[in-house]
Amino acid sequence: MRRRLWAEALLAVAALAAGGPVAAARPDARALYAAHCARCHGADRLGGMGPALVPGTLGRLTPERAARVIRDGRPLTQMPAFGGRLSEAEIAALAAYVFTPPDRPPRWGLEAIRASHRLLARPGELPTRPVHGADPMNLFVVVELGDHHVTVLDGDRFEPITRFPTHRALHGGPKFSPDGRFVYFASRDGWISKYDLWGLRYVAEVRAGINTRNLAVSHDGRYVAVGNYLPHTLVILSAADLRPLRVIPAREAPGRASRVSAVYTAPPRGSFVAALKDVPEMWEIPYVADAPPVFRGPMHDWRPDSGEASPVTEGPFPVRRIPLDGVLDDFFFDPDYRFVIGAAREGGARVISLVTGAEVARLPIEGLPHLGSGISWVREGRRVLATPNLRRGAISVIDMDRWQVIAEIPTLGPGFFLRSHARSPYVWADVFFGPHRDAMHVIDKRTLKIVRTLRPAPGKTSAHVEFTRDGRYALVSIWDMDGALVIYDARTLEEIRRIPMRKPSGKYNVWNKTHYEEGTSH
Ligand code: DHE
Repeated sequence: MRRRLWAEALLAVAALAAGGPVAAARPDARALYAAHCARCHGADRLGGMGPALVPGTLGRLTPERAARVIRDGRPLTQMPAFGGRLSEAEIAALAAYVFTPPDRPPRWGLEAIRASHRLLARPGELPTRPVHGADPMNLFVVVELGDHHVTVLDGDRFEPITRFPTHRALHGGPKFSPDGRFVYFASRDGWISKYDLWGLRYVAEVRAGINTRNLAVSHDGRYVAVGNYLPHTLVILSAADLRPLRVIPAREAPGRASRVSAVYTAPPRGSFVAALKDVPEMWEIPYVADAPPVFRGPMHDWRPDSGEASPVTEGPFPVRRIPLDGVLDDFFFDPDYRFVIGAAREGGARVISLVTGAEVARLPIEGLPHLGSGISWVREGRRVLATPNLRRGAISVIDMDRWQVIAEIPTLGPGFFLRSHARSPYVWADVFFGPHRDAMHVIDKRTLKIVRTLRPAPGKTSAHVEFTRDGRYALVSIWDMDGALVIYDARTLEEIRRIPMRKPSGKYNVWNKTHYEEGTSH
């Protein structure tokens, strides 16, 4: 709403700057867009070389910031500065225009997805062994958000092996094929890419949505699932070459459409689990049809009204609908994938049994727990879950047998990510927001006390940690254009190396990710 008011205000400014009166003097934003923007952002505003420019894809952009980008350009991107070429009124009109809905609602169905699909290497062109000498299971894939690149790092020598461009704004963790050879990326504007870590080259890409959340790879390596905000769809691709197989409209049983918040793989269940943003349902989509009975066990608990008769569930990849009391978002799963813990819109967290679909507990956690970044470990014989909080300087620790909050660890501010490793005695917790965003807490997993607060680059955000395969070293990102990856000895907490990078966000160790290492994101 505020953004619409801003857009309207900008239009009024545009008209006034053009000398008013408002209606007569307003610059023709549509014509300006066609002349100056369509070539990169698409005539339909759904993106091209540049991002899509329709409401629902603009993230945290405000009309005011959009005007600034049009005027000054964006450093390190193809976006030029139009300040010298367009008047202030024209810039304001264009900035407002991108916040107006397009004439026809944007569509991105199977045909459009199919048309975007590109094979970039054929199987025969890929090498039969890695072209580099590093341990292929101890590589790190480092996303550098600053200039939209990925660096592949040798996890033994801490030396970059290669660095390559990506689609803009990769988000969510890249996901790996079960053997760790291939990595899949999702960009916020819908591009899914498959990259070969042996051959060090792209294999295929496809645009699965206009505004995409994340992707999941099935544990058998056959399918990729993509969750979209725009359009409201869940897309299933073949993991081999990213060919689209099925587009599932995200709609609750009575028919209301919903954004898909995220999609996850539940390996022991042979299914994808999807979180829906706008309706009180959670979805499970089995992808293993002929699984042995023991594997399929939990599926027998499907409710009779599981939704198989509903139009969205026909064909392969049927949808099991799990009705909820309210919208749940941002999921954490127990190691056996029997339970999902989700953040409730009205506050706190809910525990849902994936087996029965029933709610088994409510966790009174103030603020906004960031469960997607939660990790678990065994403490004094009981499994505990720790979650950072996006609104509060505290980490909540939950007993997963009793589903009770057993501790709140005060931190220097709200945090985003938590990480550990089975062989590490510590949890690493960033302070992503506020004056202490350069701090990194190291917490003892047994005593739940902060044992050290590191400040790897004073004044710059330090966040997101990943361990080497053996847990000996911890890699920390400095989220700055003039940033770095800082490598610590995970026991002594001494810095051992610093590798300059451009706003590195997440980094992912092939072994830890493919082996669902305790302490890393799944
Ligand atoms: Fe993320 C993972 C949602 C903002 C960086 N983020 C995820 C996942 C979800 C999610 C559901 C897990 C998906 C997966 O890995 O497959 N993120 C959201 C949001 O809803 C939120 C708060 C708002 C939004 O704009 O989408 C959000 N996220 C951000 C950021 O602003 C971050 C810090 C910078 C960015 O890239 O935009 C950010 N999110 C990340 C990273 C991961 C992630 C680095 C992967 C973490 C991992 O270790 O796996």
